[in-house]
Amino acid sequence: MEEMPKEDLQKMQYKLLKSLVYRLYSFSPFYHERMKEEKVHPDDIRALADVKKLPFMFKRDLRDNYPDKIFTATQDDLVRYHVSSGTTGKPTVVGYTQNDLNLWTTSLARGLTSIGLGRGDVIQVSYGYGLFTGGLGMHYGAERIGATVLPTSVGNTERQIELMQDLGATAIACTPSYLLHIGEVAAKMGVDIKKDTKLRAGILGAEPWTDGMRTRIQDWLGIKAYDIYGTSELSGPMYTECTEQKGFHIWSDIALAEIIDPKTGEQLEPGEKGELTVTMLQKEALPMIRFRIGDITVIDDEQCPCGRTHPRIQRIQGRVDDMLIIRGINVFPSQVEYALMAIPEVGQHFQIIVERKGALDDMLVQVELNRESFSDKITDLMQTQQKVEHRMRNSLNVNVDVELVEPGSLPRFEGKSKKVIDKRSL
Ligand code: DLL
Repeated sequence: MEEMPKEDLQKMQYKLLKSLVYRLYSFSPFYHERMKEEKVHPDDIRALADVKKLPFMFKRDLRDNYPDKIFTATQDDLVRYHVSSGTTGKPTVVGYTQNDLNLWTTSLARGLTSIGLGRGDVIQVSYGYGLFTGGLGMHYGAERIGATVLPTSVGNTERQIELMQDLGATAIACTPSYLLHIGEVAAKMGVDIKKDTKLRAGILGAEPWTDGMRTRIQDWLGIKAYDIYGTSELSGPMYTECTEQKGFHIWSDIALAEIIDPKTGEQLEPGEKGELTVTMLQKEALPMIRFRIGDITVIDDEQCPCGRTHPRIQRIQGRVDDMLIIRGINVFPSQVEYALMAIPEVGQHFQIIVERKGALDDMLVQVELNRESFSDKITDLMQTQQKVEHRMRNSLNVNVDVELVEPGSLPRFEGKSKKVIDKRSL
């Protein structure tokens, strides 16, 4: 499958697309309506290029249909849920059938094999286990290739390092910033990852990072660092780089990738930069047609020296929206606003400041109180502070520092307001 000639892959994609569109048009009220609105019928899909005729989907479609109104499988057939941040108060729920999980696992198994991992390897999974897709997704992929999984999840870093040594982890899957943190903690413990562990690969993603960062990690820790990409709406972590380390292979039998001009919605050519848009060709519970992910990148359709014929996607270069990623967790400023506006003591203005302290992201939300609630009594202020912190943590799923400030003290803007000050330099 991985080395199938491109033309055959495209024929396969066309067949899968056609049957997907027929299935959704016939059985799903949501897709049926969408296609009718756009005046497109499944019969109009006569070649792979006709994918352009199909309507786009956005994260807001999931929000508007919360929690499961656009699922195309009934709950009886679902074997798992994952949940990720939505753009406002409601999160995004993703459901999976057994076949969906198999497909996801297959995709990762191919990727892990392509970087030379397999039986005999110990893969430490330090992505969060739970509602986030990182932990469980990697877990199943790593088991599928016959590796031994060490499911440490995130946190408890000293213990992670001890286990890495004692059980001989050869690869670690986590965010690049968490790996940097592990490196720093190890150094404090007197452990030199290069000499004192068997670690040889990092499978790093869930947040943006750069080739400069890759070089530093590789030199410092003595490992090969590979990018891994995915989003919960499309399953979770799905696509990794191969040993060439030049972008991740996106498996054509699983996903049809396009690059779109985010302003005009026009499809762009391979090599042109735009918004990654993906159709999941075989998913059952939540197929997603032309899903506008919001990540900016380039498709590289040249033959990869590794022999795999599936196109590669270059490193993610930015976002079309204002989504922030804090310690691997997506945070939208609109979500912060939504949570704050439900607290009566809070005024209209807030500001988000993101910094990288050591290797980890820190997010501070400065919140103006309204005049009536701004009190000199320290106990009142502390209570409000706790309330705001609690609300933030509950709705964002990350720890946030909150600073209450005097009404009128945050900057005001005449044009677009600048709610986020991101001081991280990657
Ligand atoms: O972050 C899934 C994942 C888990 C990927 C573990 C890789 C490893 P979400 O929480 O839905 O899913 O966030 C998806 O994170 O649209 C990108 O903006 C960003 N992202 C994920 N991987 C990368 C990466 C998981 N390698 C969103 N480089 C995506 C840059 C990434 N951004």
